[in-house]
Amino acid sequence: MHVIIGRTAVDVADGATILDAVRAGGTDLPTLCHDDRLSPRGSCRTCLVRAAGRIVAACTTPATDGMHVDLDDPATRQAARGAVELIVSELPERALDIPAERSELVRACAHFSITTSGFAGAKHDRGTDHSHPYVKLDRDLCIACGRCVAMCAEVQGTFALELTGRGFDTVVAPGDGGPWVSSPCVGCGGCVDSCPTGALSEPGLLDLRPTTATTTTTCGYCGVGCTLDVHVRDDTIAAITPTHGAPVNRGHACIKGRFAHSFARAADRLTTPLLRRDGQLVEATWQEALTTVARRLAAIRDRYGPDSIAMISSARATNEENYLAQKFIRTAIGTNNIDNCSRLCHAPSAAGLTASLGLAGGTNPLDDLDHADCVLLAGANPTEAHPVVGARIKQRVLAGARLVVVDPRRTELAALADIHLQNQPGSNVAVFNGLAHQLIDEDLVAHDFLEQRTTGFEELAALVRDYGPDAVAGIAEVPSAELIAAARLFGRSQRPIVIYGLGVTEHAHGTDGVRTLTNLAILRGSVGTPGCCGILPLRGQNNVQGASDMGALPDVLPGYQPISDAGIRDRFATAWGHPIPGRLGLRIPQMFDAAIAGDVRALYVIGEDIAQSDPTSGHVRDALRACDLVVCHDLFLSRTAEHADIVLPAASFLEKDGTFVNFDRRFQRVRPALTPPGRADTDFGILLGLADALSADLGCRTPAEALAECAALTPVFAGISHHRLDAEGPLHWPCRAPGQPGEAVLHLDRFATPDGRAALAALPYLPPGEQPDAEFPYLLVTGRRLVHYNTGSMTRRTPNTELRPAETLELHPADAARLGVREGTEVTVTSRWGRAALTAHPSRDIAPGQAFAAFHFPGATVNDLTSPHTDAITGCPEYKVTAVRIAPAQRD
Ligand SMILES: Nc1nc2c(c(=O)[nH]1)N[C@H]1C(S)=C(S)[C@@H](COP(=O)(O)OP(=O)(O)OC[C@H]3O[C@@H](n4cnc5c(=O)[nH]c(N)nc54)[C@H](O)[C@@H]3O)O[C@H]1N2
Ligand SMILES: Nc1nc2c(c(=O)[nH]1)N[C@H]1C(S)=C(S)[C@@H](COP(=O)(O)OP(=O)(O)OC[C@H]3O[C@@H](n4cnc5c(=O)[nH]c(N)nc54)[C@H](O)[C@@H]3O)O[C@H]1N2
Ligand SMILES: [Mo]
Repeated sequence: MHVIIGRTAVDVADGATILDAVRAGGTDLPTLCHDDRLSPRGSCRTCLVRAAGRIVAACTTPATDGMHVDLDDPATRQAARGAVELIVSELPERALDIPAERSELVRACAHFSITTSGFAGAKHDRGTDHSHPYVKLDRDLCIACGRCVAMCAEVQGTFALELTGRGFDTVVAPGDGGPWVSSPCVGCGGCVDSCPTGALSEPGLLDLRPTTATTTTTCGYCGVGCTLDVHVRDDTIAAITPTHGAPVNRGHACIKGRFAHSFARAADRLTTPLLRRDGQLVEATWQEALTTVARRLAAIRDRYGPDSIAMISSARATNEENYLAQKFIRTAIGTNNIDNCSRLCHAPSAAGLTASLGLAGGTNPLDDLDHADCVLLAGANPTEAHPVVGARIKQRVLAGARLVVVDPRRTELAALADIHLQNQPGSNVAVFNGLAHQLIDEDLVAHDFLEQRTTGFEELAALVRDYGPDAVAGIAEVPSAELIAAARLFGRSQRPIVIYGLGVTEHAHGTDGVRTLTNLAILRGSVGTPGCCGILPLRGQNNVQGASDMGALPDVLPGYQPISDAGIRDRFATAWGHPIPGRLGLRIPQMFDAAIAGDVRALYVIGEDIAQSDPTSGHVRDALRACDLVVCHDLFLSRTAEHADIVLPAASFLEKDGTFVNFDRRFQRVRPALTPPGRADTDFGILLGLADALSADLGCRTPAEALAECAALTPVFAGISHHRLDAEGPLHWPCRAPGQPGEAVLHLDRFATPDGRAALAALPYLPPGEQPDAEFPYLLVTGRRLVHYNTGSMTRRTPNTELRPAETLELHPADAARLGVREGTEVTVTSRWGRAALTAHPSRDIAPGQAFAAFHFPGATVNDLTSPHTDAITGCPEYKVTAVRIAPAQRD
C-alpha cells in the first residue's frame, strides 16, 4: 500500500504502522517507548503525528492505503515536544551527556531543540546499582518507559525486571528487590540495548570519545550464529551489540557474545611464536618457528610415512581455515588423518541424520520454531548453551506451544515443560522407542507419508512392541503415565518440532539415540513436508557444522564427498594438482591410541584444548608425551600448549576474515574488527606460511579464494561466495548455483538417502558403557554453564568469572546429606579413570544417585574422570555417563 508522508508516497507492506512508513520514507522520527522487537506501547507521545486529520502516536497506529501523514503540523509537534519536555523535566542534566548514538532521549531532545534548561525539575537522588559486571543501573535516568521490562519478558523470557514505585518515583528494579547481580538476570543485555536514556548501561557505554569503526560479524562462541555489531575505539572493543533485524538472532544476544570480549585484549594473549628449547617454551620469530615445524614434519613424514602425522582442526576457526587445513594435510603431508571436535559432539548427528534422511544437517531453519505447536526438546539445555534459541523456545511456550523435555536434570526449560521425562542418563533409546511404541499403538502416525516416503515401518513397529510404557519405566525410570502423556502431546500436535543436543549424542549409543529420535519426527511426517518444522540438532561450536562441511574429517572431502569414492578423489586430485590418499584417516580418540602405540609421531592441533576437553585426560596427556612433535595454534597457553613443542599465536574470530556455518546450515560472514595482538596471525595465514616453508602450494591465498575453490569442487556449496554473502546476507546450504537461494528446508521433494526415502531405524536399547556399582555408586553427567564456554579459555578471561568463579558439583540434597556434605564442602570425585576436586552444591534439579559438573575450569579436572567409552558408530565420547564415588575431601 501507499502512504503519503508530507508530499512523498512511500510503499509499505500491509500491517505496517505509521512509524514504519515514516522510517521507510527515510525520516527519523524520534521515539522513546518504541522498540521494533517489542509489542508497541504508545505511551511516551514522542512520535505524535497528524494522520488522516487526527493527532496519533505513529508507533501504534496502523497505516492505511492512501493515508496522508503530516510531520510538520505545528500543533502536533508542540504536543510531542511538550511530552518530551515533561519527561526530561524529571531528569538530571547529565542525561544529555550520553553519546547521541546510544541515547534516543538525546536524539529526541536534539529533534525538538530541548536543551539542559529544560531539565530544571530533577529532584531524585535514587542512586545506582552497579552490582552486576555488565548491567549498570542509574535510577535517576530512568523514565519508566518499560522497554527493559518488556525486553526481559517478551524477548528474553526471563521476567527478571519490573517497574516499581508510583508516578514520579517509578523506576526499573529486579523483581526480587535485591541487587541486580543476585536477580535472575541472565545478562543478555537486551534491557541495556533497549534503554533509551542510559539509565541501564554497560561499562564503557557512557564513554564520550567517539568509536572509530563498527564491524558487522558473526559471533564466535556457540553455533547459534548471532550477527553482532562490534564497536571499536583505538583498536579495542568499546562494545558489542546485536545487529537489529539480523536473520538468526533478530536483535538479541547472550552474555557471552554480547559482553564476554575482553579476552581479546587479555594480557596473556599469545603474541609471538614459542619454541621449546631445553624443556622451556621460549619466544621465536615466525621464520624460526615455521621452518622448525616444516623441517620436523618433513623428517617424521619421510621416516615414518605420512600417516604418522595427525591434525585436529578447529571448529572455532573459519570455513576457509578448515578448508585450508584439510587441503594441507591431504596434499602437503599426504594423509587423511584430520578430525575436528564434531567428533566429541555431534558426529552421531551427522551419522544418524545421514542414515535416516540422507544429509548431515538439521532439516529446517530456526524460524520454523515460530509456527511449531509442540516442542520435543531432548538432551539439550538451550537456555544456558544456546541462549538465543532458549529464549525463542520460551517465547513459543508462552505463546501456547506445548513442551516436552527429556533430560535427567531439571533444566530451566524442563521446569517450564508440560512434561519432563526425567530419564536415567544413557536411557534415551528406550525412551524414544517407548514414544514410538505409543505413537504407533494410538495410531498417531502419518500414514500417507509413511507409505509414500519412508522405509522400515514394519521392522520398527515389530521392535517397539517390546517398549511398552512399563518396560521403558523399568529401564529409564520414567513413570509410564508421563511417557504416555508425552507421546499424546507430541502425537496430537499439528506441527511438532524436535530439537536436541549432546544429551542425545555423547553416549556409547549416541548415533542410535539420534536415529530413534529421528524416527519420531518421521512417524509424524514432520520432516520433508511443506509447513513441517523438522528436526534440529543444536550444533555446539560457532563453526562445528562448517569444519565438518569443509571436510576436516578423516573420511570425507568438502561437502561430505566420500574419500572412498575413487572418482571423487580424482576430481580433487586434478583440481589440487596432487593425489588424494585413499586410506581413511584416524578419528580423534584413535589418534591418541595411535600416538601411545607409536604409530602417530606428530600431532598438529589447531584451536582445541585436547588436554582439557577430551575424555580420560590422563590418556590424552600420555598421548601428547608419546609424540615426537606437538604443534598447536591457540589464543592462549592452553593445557595442550603446555605440552607442545611449538606454539603458534592465533588470531581470534574478532580478528578474522571468512565465514562460519551455524547450526541451521547458514553460511555467514566473519569480518575483522580488530588487528591481532603482537605478531599473532590468523590460522589461515599460519597454514599458508607453513605450506610455503614446506615448499607446498596451497593455491588459494585469501579466504575468498579458498571458499571459491571449495564451492567449485562441492556441488552443495556451488552457489556460495563471499561476494554473494556480502551482497545478500546469510545463505543456507545446499545452495547449488550462484543464481539460486539456499535450501532452508531440506528433503521437500525426496530424501537424500540412496532410495530417496526416509529410513526408520529399528534399534534396540543397549546399556551405557559405564554402570554404577558398589564402589562407584553415582552417575556423573557433564555439560555446560551459561556464563562459561567449553575450556573457559575465553570466558575465564572476562568479568564472566565474577558471576561464576569456579566449578561446583551439583548433587541431590538427600545424597549430600548421606555423604555428609553441604553447600561449599570440598569433595573428591573418583571414577574408574581418574580423580577431580570440586565443591559441593546440593540441588533438587539433580536426580538422586546422580551428579553434574561442567568442564570449564582447568583446575576442576572433570575430564580426568570421564571414560574412554565411545559411540560404537562414530567414536563420540560417552561424556554424559560416568560412574563415580564422591567423598568429602581429606584434609592433611
Ligand atoms: N554457555 C555455553 N554455551 C555453549 C557451550 C558452553 O560451553 N557454554 N558449548 C557449546 C558446545 S561446543 C556445544 S556442543 C553445545 C552443547 O549444548 P547442549 O547439548 O545443550 O549442552 P550440555 O549441557 O552438554 O548437555 C545438554 C543436556 O543433556 C542432558 N543429558 C545428559 N545425559 C542425558 C541423557 O542420557 N539423556 C537425555 N535426554 N539428556 C541427557 C544434560 O543434563 C544437559 O542438560 O553448547 C554450546 N554452547
Ligand atoms: N566432560 C565433558 N567434556 C567435553 C564435553 C562435555 O559435554 N563434557 N563437550 C565436548 C564438546 S561438545 C566440545 S565441542 C569440546 C570443546 O573443546 P575445545 O574445542 O577444546 O574447547 P574450546 O574452549 O571451545 O576451544 C579450544 C581452544 O581454541 C582456542 N581458540 C578459540 N578461537 C580460536 C581460533 O580462532 N583459532 C585458534 N587457533 N584457536 C582458537 C581457545 O583459546 C581454546 O584453547 O569439549 C568436549 N569436552
Ligand atoms: Mo561441542
